[in-house]
Amino acid sequence: MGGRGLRRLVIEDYLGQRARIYGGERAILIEVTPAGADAKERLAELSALAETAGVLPVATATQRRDRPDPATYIGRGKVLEILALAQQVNADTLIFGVELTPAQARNLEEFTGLKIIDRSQLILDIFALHAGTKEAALAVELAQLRYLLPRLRGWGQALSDPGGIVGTMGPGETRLEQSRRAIRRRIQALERELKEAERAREVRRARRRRFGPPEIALVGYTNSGKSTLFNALTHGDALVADQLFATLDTKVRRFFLPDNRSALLTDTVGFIRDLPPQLIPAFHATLEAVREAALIVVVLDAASPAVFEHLRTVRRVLFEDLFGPEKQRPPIIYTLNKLDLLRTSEDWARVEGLLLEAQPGLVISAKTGENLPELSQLIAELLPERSPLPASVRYH
Ligand SMILES: Nc1nc2c(ncn2[C@@H]2O[C@H](COP(=O)(O)OP(=O)(O)OP(=O)(O)O)[C@@H](O)[C@H]2O)c(=O)[nH]1
Ligand SMILES: [Mg+2]
Repeated sequence: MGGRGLRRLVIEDYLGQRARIYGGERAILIEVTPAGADAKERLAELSALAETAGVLPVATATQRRDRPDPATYIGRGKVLEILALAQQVNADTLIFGVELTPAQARNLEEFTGLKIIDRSQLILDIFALHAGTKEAALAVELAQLRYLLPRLRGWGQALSDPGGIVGTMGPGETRLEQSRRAIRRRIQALERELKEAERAREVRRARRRRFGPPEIALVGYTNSGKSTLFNALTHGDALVADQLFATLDTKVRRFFLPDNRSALLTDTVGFIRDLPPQLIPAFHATLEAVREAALIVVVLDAASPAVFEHLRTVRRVLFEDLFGPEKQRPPIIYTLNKLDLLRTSEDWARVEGLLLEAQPGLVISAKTGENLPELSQLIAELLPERSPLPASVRYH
């Protein structure tokens, strides 16, 4: 993975060892779903996230409720039930598939004596683990500090020696105030550094846009097969792993079309439902690449029963966050990936349903290469001719 050396252990500097995943924890996964949501699918995703972070899921629990209990999120009876289960399966950690308020996390920890991790914390930990470049590491540190700031209150006892980023204490300042001040200062410094990196990227991109071949962005839910497809099309060596958020940096490579034109293909960071808002800066490079692309290839895991929810998430980002209704968007191709895994009639019914919604759509296997020549052909048909104009006027 290569990211561990860059990782700064920010969270536990402040909140103590109980506040993050180290790997090897035995965890009960808890999903709380409003009416209409599919608890099974959500548990499957939570389990994949937990395993990516190195946790051993030993049991699961679900509760259906529309409004969280303000003190403990799940009801008291459920807390007792889970505590008994934890003793039975010898669990030391509870992982919640929702975001807990700082007070809920603290109450649950005090009441159960177990390590309490929520979904945002879990995703933050995976990002910290996978950040492989300086810029990704900075974005993750920024996300951790933003997540941390409101949680400092009430966890005061953990503020013994916060990792050496605290300067000298001003007169009459409590340790808590001093830590908050130091964190805010560090946040500002990180924001400045990331802006700087963004500017440098923008200069490079402007040059490419003027003189280089058109850009194609691969976009999709995490683990859908973007990096596999990227490698298959460019003979590249992007990291492929059965993990969530294996890719945390965008990667660009040249790719030749059947009509002998060349294009630049970008592999991007995967999306996920309800991304912790603190993590959005980690997506800037991805979002910029997508916004500037001359063509977008959406990669969907057609073998996953949750693929319709994935498609909704991807479309929300593309159509609501990136391209408002007024902004012209580049052509989009939907690839229904993992064709080699489709077996049952249920699988094929899902593919048919997807093809009704996602057009132009093509069923492919990035792994076996099936239908990739057809994909290249379709890309060549839909990719606009050279685009020497600035992005703002490019699609008119
Ligand atoms: N069977 C099968 N597996 C595939 C296919 N494409 C990708 N995979 C597997 O799916 C997993 C995820 O693939 P990646 O290419 O890392 O997915 P990604 O979209 O880049 O994921 P992130 O970078 O984590 O967002 C890996 O285990 C791949 O081997 C396919 O066509 N068939
Ligand atoms: Mg990837």
